[in-house]
Amino acid sequence: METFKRISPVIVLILQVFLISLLVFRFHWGRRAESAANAAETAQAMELQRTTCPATLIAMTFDGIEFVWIPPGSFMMGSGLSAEKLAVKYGGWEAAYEDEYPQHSVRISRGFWMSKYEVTNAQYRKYKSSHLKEVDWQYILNGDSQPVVEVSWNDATAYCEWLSQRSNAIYRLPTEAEWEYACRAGTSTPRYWGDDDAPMGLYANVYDRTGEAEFNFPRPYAAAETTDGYKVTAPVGSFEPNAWGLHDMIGNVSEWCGDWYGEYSAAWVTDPGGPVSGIERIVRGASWIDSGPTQCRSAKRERVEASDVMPLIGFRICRSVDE
Ligand SMILES: [Ca+2]
Ligand SMILES: [Ca+2]
Repeated sequence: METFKRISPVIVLILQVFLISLLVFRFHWGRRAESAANAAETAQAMELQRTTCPATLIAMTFDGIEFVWIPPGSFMMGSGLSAEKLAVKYGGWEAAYEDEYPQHSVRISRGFWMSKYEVTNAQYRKYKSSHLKEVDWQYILNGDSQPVVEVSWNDATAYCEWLSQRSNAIYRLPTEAEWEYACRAGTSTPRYWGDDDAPMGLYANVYDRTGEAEFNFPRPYAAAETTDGYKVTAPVGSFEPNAWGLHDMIGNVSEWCGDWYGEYSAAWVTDPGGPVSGIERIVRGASWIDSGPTQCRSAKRERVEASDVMPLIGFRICRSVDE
């Protein structure tokens, strides 16, 4: 008993030291974990700022065409789902989705300027004054502020060459990878506003209830469940932009890209420019006549012969930075 009385204060002391050490240890590592979490959040915020700010803050104008800066970066190009799952998710035919995968990593190594809007009829008429001046269509597509249509890929590239000759810069069509990178603007969702169809009427002029009331295309060509007010093209910039300040990347008119059409591979690539030859050119973004749920997505691809002209295809342009 005496021995126990002598030892017990020692045991109590050891226990106290152990408990205090435990508290200090937990406090210390808790702070470190919290600090690490804060650092990760800060890094994430900085990364977000780095990828979203330049395009929204830096802009320039040439000959009345507004451009926003698209920063270099990486993204996942294409759809993450198989054609089978895409058809289940969005409807339509499986074959229509087959060229959207495999999804693969793409690095855009250099920033570039991209026109904030689709090129308009008025802008194109500075190059070709007679364009769509005398047409007698049932629907008005030739308004000054509407996007230019009835232009082939050859016409679009000729316009870029004409613009380049009038300046000391290079104007060109975007590559398909640049187009999807700019369209996504840091998002990985099917559309740059998210996964839902509901906000489509806010962001994109597509085949919606307004178009359906006029054209009534047969099912399963689904109209978006919105009423955007436009049967055909809208004046550019009538809808909300994506996070990098670009309007109408989805909808209004589909847009020519510079590339030949080709299938994707799973390999990581830097600055892809498509196949070296081909039959059809890439068209992106869907249009006023395209099914909202099925076609109006950032990953959706179309292919059209370079000489074809259509009332649903126009383009936007890029300006390369100096070497
Ligand atoms: Ca519409
Ligand atoms: Ca468009």
